[in-house]
Amino acid sequence: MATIEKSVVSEPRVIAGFDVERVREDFPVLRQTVNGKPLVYLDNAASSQVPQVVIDRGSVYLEDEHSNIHRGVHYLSQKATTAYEGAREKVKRFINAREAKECIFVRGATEGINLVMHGHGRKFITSGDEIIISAMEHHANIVPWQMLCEEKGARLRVIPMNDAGELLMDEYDALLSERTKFVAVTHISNALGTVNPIKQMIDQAHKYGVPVLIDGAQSAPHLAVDVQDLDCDFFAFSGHKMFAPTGSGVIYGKAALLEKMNPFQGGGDMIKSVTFEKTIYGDLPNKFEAGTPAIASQIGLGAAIDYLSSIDREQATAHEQELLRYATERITAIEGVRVIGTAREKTSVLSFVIDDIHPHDIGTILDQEGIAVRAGHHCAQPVMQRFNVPATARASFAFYNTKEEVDVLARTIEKVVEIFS
Ligand code: 7TS
Repeated sequence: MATIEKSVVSEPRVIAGFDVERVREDFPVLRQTVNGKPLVYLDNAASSQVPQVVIDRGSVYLEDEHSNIHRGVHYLSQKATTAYEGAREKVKRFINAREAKECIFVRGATEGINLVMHGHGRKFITSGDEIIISAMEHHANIVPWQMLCEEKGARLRVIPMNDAGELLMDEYDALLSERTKFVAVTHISNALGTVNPIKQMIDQAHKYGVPVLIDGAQSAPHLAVDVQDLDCDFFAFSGHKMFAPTGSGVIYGKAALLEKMNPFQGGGDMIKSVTFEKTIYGDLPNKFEAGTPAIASQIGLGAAIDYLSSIDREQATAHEQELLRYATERITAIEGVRVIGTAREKTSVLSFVIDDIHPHDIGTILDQEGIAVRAGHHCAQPVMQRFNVPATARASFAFYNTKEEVDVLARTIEKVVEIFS
């Protein structure tokens, strides 16, 4: 990887076709060994790794541009502001928003969902109203709505799922009514890998005039997202799951809705004027970005988007799908293994349990072999309850993973089974 000159931000090279070994070279963290074994990083649904160009972009900001944004007439502040607002333009193109001001920078999907709960929910939802979520939500898309229901006397309704981990669309249809005032649903389940038919779900909700928030934390890294085509009202995602630093993320909202919402936090940079009698809030997007934001991280998110546009995403997704297919085949062939989440439409998440071996033991033995997976409830306890398991082990793939790594995973799972038999 070429070193970077000060102030010169390298453009990612355009990679023709998809060569996984070539792509791996872009991710320095993948070169290390863990417990004497090459790192096999299969915890991408928690946080993906960061390519060199994104690391370099962060260094350039810190070495050359570090300054506060929007408030300085001086050179560095203007440079930082240009870079930060440039990242917003990249986000706009990445999700095909109509306008950059519809893309609000937040710390991640959690903060984005909370922003909508506070800004929209607390203003527009009242006693007797209903909010629909699904049975496969991450806690980030359950708890805020529960808090709102408690405060307002509203009711949380939950779309159930079948044993494969697919939402029951008839039940969704039956839940929608004049009482429904909001729908919040995940695009892809982090615990099961299910891809939900969100376009259809958004359509159904709109027939009742109900706004829809899509939790895109797991989809933005894997699928092309077009918020105009989806016609979603809000779309939340986190940078650290899509090859950018932690502390970066976006809540997209349709301008007309964002304009009507209350601000989430009050403070500097989100106002037009302040007197002790009254504050006039700023325009979008500033109204929702109080205080100094994670400037370096959001600029890094812009660089990650550039990186993603330099690879053939269709082929990268096809590679991930092939990894999932192969891993599912290898792992289900092992005695005692049960895959949790067998939806027809899935992305690269493979959750599994092995007889009565606790997933934490599986995770610990895999770690000894240099394999990183997540073991636990994945912040989706209702999913665990639905499948009657305390936890699962979860391998989650990114486009830089390989079939050889799946082989290492499968062999080590066989070892786990041997140890406990
Ligand atoms: N929504 C989904 C679907 C998620 O998978 C996650 C994080 C979040 C929201 C919250 O994202 P954050 O960036 O604000 O924390 N999921 C996971 C996971 O699967 N393992 O660790 C975090």
